Amino acid sequence: MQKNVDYSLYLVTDREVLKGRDLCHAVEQAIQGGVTIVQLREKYVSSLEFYKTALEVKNITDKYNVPLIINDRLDIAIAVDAHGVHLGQSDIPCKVARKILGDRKIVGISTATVEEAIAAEKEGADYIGVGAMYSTQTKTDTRFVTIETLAKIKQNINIPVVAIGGINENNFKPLKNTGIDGLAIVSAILGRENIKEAAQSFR
Ligand code: TZP
Ligand code: MG
Repeated sequence: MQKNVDYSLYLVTDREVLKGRDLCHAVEQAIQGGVTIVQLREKYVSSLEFYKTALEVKNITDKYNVPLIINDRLDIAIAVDAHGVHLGQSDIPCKVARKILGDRKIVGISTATVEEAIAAEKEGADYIGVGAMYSTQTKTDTRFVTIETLAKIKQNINIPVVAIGGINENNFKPLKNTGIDGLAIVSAILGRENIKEAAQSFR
């Protein structure tokens, strides 16, 4: 499993944003529009449903050779042989996830401070997500991160940094100017009527 990952346009899924539209079709459209990595984020489904969805989404990501990351659930990441897992500060600790998954899988960690970012790198994270950069309706319990802190985080660690939270076509440029490695987006791609075109606009 390749670890040389392109984080530049990182799609995070959310069923609510899709408003009843098919998740697999949406992911395929986003990939066709240029998304380079996909995180399956399922907050309100059973384990069985999460597992089945992960299998279906992996069929699509595999078809396009795009890495699939599973949010929160190490067990499901292992069960579907996903490329890795994404964990928050209240999930299983990074070093434990690393121990369970081994070196060949990706472990991503959500961070909001320079200290958390440095700790994640030390504990073996492959990349970090930083945010929320802007106000967002997709996640309610967010901590806000300034662009100055994002830049400072980027300067203080060597692993890839992906910004997240409220990012859209009109506000991403100041983030990219900090030298980060990618933008993680939910609603500005999956919430748009034409998902493929929305992804293309970021490319
Ligand atoms: N983590 C921090 S903000 C966020 C997550 C999962 C949601 C981002 O969604 P959107 O729609 O791109 O603002
Ligand atoms: Mg989590």
